[in-house]
Amino acid sequence: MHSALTLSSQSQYFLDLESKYGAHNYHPIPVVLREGRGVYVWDVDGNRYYDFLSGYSAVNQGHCHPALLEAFTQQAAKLTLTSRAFHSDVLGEYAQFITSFFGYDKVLPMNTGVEAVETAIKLCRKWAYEVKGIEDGKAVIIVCEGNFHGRTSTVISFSSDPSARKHFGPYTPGFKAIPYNDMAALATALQDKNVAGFLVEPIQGEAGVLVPDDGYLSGAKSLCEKAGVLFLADEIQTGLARTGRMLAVDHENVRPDILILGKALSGGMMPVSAVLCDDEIMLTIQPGEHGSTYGGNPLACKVAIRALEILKEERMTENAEAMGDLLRKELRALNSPFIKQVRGKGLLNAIVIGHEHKDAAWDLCLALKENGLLAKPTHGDKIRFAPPLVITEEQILECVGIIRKSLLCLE
Ligand code: IF1
Repeated sequence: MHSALTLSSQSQYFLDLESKYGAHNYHPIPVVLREGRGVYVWDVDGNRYYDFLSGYSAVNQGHCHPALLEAFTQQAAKLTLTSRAFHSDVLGEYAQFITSFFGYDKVLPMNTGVEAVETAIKLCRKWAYEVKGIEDGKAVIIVCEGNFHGRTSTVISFSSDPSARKHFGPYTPGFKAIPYNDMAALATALQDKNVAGFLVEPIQGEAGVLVPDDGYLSGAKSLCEKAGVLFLADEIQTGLARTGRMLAVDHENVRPDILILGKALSGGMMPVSAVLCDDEIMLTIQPGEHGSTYGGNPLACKVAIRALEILKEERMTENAEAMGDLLRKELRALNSPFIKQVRGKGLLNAIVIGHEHKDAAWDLCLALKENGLLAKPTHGDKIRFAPPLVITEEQILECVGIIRKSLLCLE
């Protein structure tokens, strides 16, 4: 089934360098990209592709958005990093902007998504001991099976994916996994008086875009409220207009106690993440108890303000909703015998491939690439379709045509 793949010498040159001198911690689709703009990326041979992964939802605003580039270059020419040993003239205005944007008292700025998840875990534990009064060292955070929250040693400690955990132990204690989208399991787990928080993805991305039942998030939040347990929403992938609302929890009007953001918070310019919560939780961390060299740096703050403004200025939430509905409708209308399921919300979607060959999803992605669309399977048989939120109706229809044509490779 593996389609013969002939790469240009240019592309092969770059693949060989990566293989010889770089860690083998990924297995990328064999394409070497040189340029990006909006929904498009170009490879080293000048071939153009639709990007249906969007840097794993970090490029919601589109590749190299001109307004982001301007904000980046203007600040980069002035002051990029002060460290938090000193103040800057940007962090305060950013903190005011983002807390007003999402409606929280305070923000703790970090860099990568997993650093924000780790920060949220530390805030939740600190709050448990110093506000809720749980016995020191006994706090438990409930997580969901099938979760993906990043790759640090603590975060993979509560992963249910063997490949994320194997031989990375010993693991950090204090986490309890329950089935995703299972209200009864959450109610049972919340009976443990040492539970401090419930950490959940509003839609499970890596698990293959698993959308929970309507009412799951609001029901979970109210169970947590009754139990005096914090609701931690990991919106690193689902947030920032991706699912057709500014936050995925907005579909159910849920206000997380701790909101975790990353990825598109910088529109793909650089790693920027953030944790937002109210004073009762945030002020449990005192000066010198947590931080990061680049956390809240002036360059990241300027880019993040602009990245958030653009989402509203260009009505990307509304576009994600409309284009997502169109994409799922058109994919279902293909009536392909190889597409077992089409699922998603807004422009966070996935198809589940049904085929006798286990490599079918991979082979389909190679065919998609040959036809000008880049996507990558997750967990074998699922292919995520998550283009930048600036995609138009005409482009969606062209991409469905590419998918239709590429599916022929599975016959
Ligand atoms: C990889 C996908 C995976 C995330 C959620 C935290 C993080 C992520 C919900 C950590 C990161 C990335 C990581 C990347 C693949 C991609 C991903 F779902 F987005 F496709 F793995 F699940 N919470 N997701 O999705 O953020 O530290 O990476 O900035 O590691 O392979 P990070």
